[in-house]
Amino acid sequence: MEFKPYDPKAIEPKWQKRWADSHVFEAKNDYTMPKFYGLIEFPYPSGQGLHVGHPRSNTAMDIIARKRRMEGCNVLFPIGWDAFGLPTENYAIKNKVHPAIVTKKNIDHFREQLQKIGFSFDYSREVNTTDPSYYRWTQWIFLQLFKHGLAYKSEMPINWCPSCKCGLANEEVVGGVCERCGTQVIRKVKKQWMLKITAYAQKLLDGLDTVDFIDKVKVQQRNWIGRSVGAEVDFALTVPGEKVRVFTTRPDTLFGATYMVLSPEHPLIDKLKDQITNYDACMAYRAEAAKKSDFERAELAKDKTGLQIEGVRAVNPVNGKEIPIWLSDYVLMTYGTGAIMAVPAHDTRDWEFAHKFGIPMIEVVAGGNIEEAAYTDIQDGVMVNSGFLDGMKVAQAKEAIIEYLEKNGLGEKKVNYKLRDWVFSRQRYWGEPIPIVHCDKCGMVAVPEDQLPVTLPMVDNYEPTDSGESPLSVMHDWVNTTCPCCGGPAKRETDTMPQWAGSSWYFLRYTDPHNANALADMDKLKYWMPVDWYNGGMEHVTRHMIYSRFWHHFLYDLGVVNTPEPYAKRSIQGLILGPDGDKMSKSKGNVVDPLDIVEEYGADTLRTYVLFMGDYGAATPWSENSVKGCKKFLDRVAGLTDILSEESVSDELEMKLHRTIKKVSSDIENLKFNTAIASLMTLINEITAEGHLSKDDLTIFIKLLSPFAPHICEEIWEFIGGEGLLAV
Ligand code: ANZ
Ligand code: ZN
Repeated sequence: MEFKPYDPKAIEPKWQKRWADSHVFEAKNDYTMPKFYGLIEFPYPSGQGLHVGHPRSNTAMDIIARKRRMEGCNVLFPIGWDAFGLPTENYAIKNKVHPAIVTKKNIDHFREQLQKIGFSFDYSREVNTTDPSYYRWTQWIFLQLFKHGLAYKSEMPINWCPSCKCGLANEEVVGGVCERCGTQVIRKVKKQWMLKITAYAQKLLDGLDTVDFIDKVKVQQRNWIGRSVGAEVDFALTVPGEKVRVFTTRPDTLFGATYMVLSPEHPLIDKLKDQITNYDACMAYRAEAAKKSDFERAELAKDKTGLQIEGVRAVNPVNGKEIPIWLSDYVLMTYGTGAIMAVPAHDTRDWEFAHKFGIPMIEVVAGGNIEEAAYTDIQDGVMVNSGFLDGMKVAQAKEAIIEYLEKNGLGEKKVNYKLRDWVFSRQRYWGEPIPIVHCDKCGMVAVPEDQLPVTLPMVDNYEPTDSGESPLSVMHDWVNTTCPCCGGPAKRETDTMPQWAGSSWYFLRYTDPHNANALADMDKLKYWMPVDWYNGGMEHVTRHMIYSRFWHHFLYDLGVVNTPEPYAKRSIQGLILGPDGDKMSKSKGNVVDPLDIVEEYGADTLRTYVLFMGDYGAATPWSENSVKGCKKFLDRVAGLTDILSEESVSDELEMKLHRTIKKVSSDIENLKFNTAIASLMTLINEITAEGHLSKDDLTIFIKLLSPFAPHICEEIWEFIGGEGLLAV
């Protein structure tokens, strides 16, 4: 019998069907087996279908999942759909179809595409964030947060996208513009649902010491949480009985504070309206500042603006000196106390500001040249002009001044975090309804848990309203309800949750996707959790990864899950760039469609190529030539069947074969897929040169290759009379 010519189009659908029919990739309910839970970021089923990033991240985890199965593990490698969100809603509005219909169509398309690439997902556990039986539990988690005071409504300045007519979290504002549509984001005061993620700042930091995340992920999360240790200090004002509190990381420089800066939104300005003699100018400055996002104010504002408050001055608590108070938008109301003591000799921003406005400087740490620049060193400098601190090093002076402030009731040590509470409401239709009812008598009332889910009404019109209210607000039949508390007339909350909600716990649902009584059964969670290995992109480190860790810590505190951290290990794949080395984008016309590659060369070639193309963690340009090279390699693998003989390879080659087993195995564990494939390529050259190999040799070879190119390997396995499937 002869091996048919290698034709991916013929063999790939055949094996995909056999895998599906035999349910080989479904996780088993045998809790005595060692388990492995491998996770990829579940896709957003966009109308465009898969892009090349999906195969790169999915194939890597697919290889690990297939390897673990061969090693005897009970593997959970699930897939699902992160399906709420703006692009679907916008498409639905434009084309006048319901988002639920668009979503279903997109999911079917995505599933079909994924199946064509031969991923070993357990499709029996699919979750879909827009399914009421799923979002029932998203709403349930929200209610627990609400009941524990971690979900609250607050009038607050938020990032507002005038084009999406929607509030955005800080994480969704990139370079001052809306991440989705690129419109300049403005600040707007609105009542928003907030989640108190800040209450978990320290736990989120400490948890990082207990997990195996690639370093750059830990660093980025630590910076995002931004712990900073300093002091709060009270400055009296020249208005009797009034004072202002500042937050500083450098209380040691207190003697060098030559002015104070308030954020333009600081409430003190309103309070001292009668004492401030240029109040109107202050209000005008505030109005200007409101047009800028925090990002612009903090990061971009190179040329500082400011306005001195007239009629009121502050008093430095350590030396009784009066100093002027300024307004400037580089001080944010959303950090610390919204007020700072400015030390131009030792802080670069203050130095620039003082320079521009001719404010004096006092050197309090000797060692630099403050004529030229702020001296910010904290290692070598020695305190001067600072009374009882003189002669100390910075670290020592810090402790001494904090002790002094605390003793004299002027302030205290304080830890701050950059992390902000999470703006959790969206004024859009296609999201989870927030399960709260507003009653005139009872206030905000949680929808009783046995009434969940609060489902989205099926309506024809869900366009955003011009008032900035959610489209749900005009659906009166849905909005008007009865109060669960007093039975009187009440109104439903009309804001919906952000897309980050459904993805904050989806990995829990995979362990028990059809459970109607709990988000997941504790015994199943105990077996499967934590996720052993989560692979994904760098773009999710400060949003999805922090949000989901926060929810998980909270659920752990509630006793609903069994570990504080959801993910034991996190790795990252590099971006695939266009053939020109630029980021792939439609406008540049350099986008490669992975399904075109499957069509032309086969899924095994695509899979092999996206891992062979370069260092897995690095951005790598697409190369059609190298795709062809991978196809040729697989042609040669198929050709091994032509040189099968009774005779094994030489002893020397036998040793190489065994060395390759070790190398491929350890390379996979270290995500060095490119060198694993390269060593298989070298091996095949040597086998071909020798001219023959035995069935046992070939078996070893295809077992090694099968996680990368599973279809061709199954075909060969069948050809040589292997029993059952190679995939287990
Ligand atoms: C005086 C001082 C002297 C400062 C010095 C620094 C250097 P972190 O926490 O590391 O970001 N600051 C405080 N609140 C602020 C706000 N709401 N908006 C803008 N800036 C603010 O840095 C905290 C430092 O940033 C604080 O310490 C304060 O300036 C400023 F030689 O106080 B410092
Ligand atoms: Zn009521």
